[in-house]
Amino acid sequence: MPELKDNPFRRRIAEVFSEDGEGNMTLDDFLDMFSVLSEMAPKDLKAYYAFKIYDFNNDDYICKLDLQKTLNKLTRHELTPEEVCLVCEKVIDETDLDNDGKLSLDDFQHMIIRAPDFLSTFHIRI
Ligand SMILES: [Ca+2]
Ligand SMILES: [Ca+2]
Repeated sequence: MPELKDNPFRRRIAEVFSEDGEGNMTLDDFLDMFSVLSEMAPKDLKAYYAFKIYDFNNDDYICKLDLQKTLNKLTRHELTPEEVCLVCEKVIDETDLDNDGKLSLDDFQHMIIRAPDFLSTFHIRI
């Protein structure tokens, strides 16, 4: 799948969609992944999986560290650590609706509504 080859999240995507959580995908997992990544998939569903993919330590919140990892992957390490830090703080500042310093799925979905481009990494044309 050439589109996924270039996706900086490919390893993480495989982990999230695989039943064993380690990236070993069965055919069913693979088909699930395709249906979420396709352009026809509902935004809510995409947002849900995007959240899971960005939640690197699987604690159901996106904290600053998760965001830093996400950003580094999205920008392919083109930003300096200071810039990454700044952007993460800004994102949390603007999207953390209940002010607990991390993003829940709710916070995240609000962010997606405001910044739909954020999901563009999850578009795969098939
Ligand atoms: Ca997390
Ligand atoms: Ca929050």
